[in-house]
Amino acid sequence: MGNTDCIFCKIIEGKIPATLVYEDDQVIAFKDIHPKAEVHLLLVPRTHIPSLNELEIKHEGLISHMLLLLPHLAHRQGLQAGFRTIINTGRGGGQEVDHLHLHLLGGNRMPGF
Ligand code: D5M
Repeated sequence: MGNTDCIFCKIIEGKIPATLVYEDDQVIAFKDIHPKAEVHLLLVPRTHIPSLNELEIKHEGLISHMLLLLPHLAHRQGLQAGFRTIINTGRGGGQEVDHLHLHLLGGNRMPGF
């Protein structure tokens, strides 16, 4: 059971819709609702971890799984030329949804920093 106030937990539980592009026993990936580039995915752990600040050593397998998945997801989206990965942490870091997520961006309309 996820965090009842968390929008990404609701997506994981199928309570609100999202356009899923990948899922396995540890993570799901879906399209960002406000895409900042031609391709903009969010890669999200099924476990409710609020942010990188709450990441613990027990999550090392999970976080490496997420990083190792990124090139595969990018290639499946046609991003052979490359992609950008962003992790926002805390309000000061621009984080709006308090469930750890990796942004995967690429293609046209790539934002700058
Ligand atoms: O990014 C949070 C991201 O989550 C932001 O780019 C919008 C996206 N978002 C918010 N709600 C949804 C739903 N329901 N579906 C898909 N995408 C969503 P942050 O790094 O926290 O600023």
